[in-house]
Amino acid sequence: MTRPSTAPARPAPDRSPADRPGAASFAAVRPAEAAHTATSAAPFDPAEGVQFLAPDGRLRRNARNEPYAAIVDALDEGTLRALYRDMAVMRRLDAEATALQRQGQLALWVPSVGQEGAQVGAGRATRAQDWVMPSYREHVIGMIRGVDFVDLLRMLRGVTHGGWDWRATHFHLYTLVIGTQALHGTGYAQGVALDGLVGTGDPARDTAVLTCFGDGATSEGDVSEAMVYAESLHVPEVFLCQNNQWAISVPTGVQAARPIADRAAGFGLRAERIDGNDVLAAYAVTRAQLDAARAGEGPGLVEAVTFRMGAHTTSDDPTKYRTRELEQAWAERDPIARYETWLRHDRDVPQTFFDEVAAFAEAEARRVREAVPALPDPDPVSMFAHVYTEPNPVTEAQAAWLADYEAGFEDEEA
Ligand SMILES: Cc1ncc(C[n+]2csc(CCOP(=O)(O)OP(=O)(O)O)c2C)c(N)n1
Ligand SMILES: [Mg+2]
Repeated sequence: MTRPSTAPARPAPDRSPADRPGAASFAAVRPAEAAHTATSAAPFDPAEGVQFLAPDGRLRRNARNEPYAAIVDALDEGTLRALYRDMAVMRRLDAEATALQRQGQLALWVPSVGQEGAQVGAGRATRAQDWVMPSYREHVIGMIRGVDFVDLLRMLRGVTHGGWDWRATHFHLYTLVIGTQALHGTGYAQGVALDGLVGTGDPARDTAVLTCFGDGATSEGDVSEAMVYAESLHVPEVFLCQNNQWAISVPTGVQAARPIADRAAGFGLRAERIDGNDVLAAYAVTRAQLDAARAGEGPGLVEAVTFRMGAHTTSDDPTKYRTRELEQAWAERDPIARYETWLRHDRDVPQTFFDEVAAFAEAEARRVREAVPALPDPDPVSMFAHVYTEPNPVTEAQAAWLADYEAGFEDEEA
């Protein structure tokens, strides 16, 4: 059967983003000089930000990374291996979650492939007493904080509004409303300061908040307001912006003519731009920023330049707005591959370690594959339970209506 002639032709998947509908309007608002922040195949320039590990897996010392070199040098063997394990296990679970969504076991999956370096480095840089305000893509930071991956998937299956114990893990619930968590982070950090948990000099007591968001979120008023307020109140907060080059289909260059880290000067924040595909840079810079925040030096911003290698979510098709050439250029800057090269060649980590990690990741994937389909459905009426803290006549009426409606199905079956 032929396609009806009225149907719009499906664009070829590999056509250039410049050819897509709307490209002309992007060009109008963002001229060519923004190319250094726009999505490009140009390699990360170490002169523009902190990088220890280049894509070839060689560790380099230079003026930009020198202030953080002592932090990298102090990393013990166990932590170095943990950084790899976190990234590799996350990537395996990413594939598993995508498969579960395709099988109808999850409503949605939000891939983090390509961003493991930025996330694992930042997550491992937190101390036990710190708090994390995530957006919706920081799965591995949650796991580092002690969240079970199955609990993360409960929310993406749609059987809970939350899914995990944020009090126990210090990893707050996901925020799908872009940028909102920046305000929550600043408010929480203000509370931390009011509790006297900043600048005491006790490393087990001084506390900071790590607030995560994307490049697109920086266009939200909430994020600017959070930064203004954070600096005015001098709160112990580190903003981690993962510039993954895209806000769904909109490239960063459309929303930011200059590097996002440059904005920090206007807000009075300490700032650093880093190669977000270098887990060592992410660890060292976030650790230094969190240390400063805990010591009472006020808030900071880290812009981690990375690339979302997968789709925005399982509802998205990136072939509609970017080229395979671009994806290939970034695949060559994979955060896991360069770190593995370094561990093998410069740190003499044996093959047995990599085999153990692969076996563990496989076992985790199997556990998740079995656990997710078995997650119980909630009572539909329970969705009204936490809308208001006080009893509310509108939600009570809606809950009663739904209970009646559901009971009707039981009658039909009888
Ligand atoms: C307030 C608000 N506006 C729009 C959306 C729709 N939306 C969902 S994700 C997204 C892009 C966010 O991009 P970015 O901040 O770069 O984060 P990333 O998804 O790349 O991690 C948008 C616009 C939303 N969820 N909330
Ligand atoms: Mg983004």
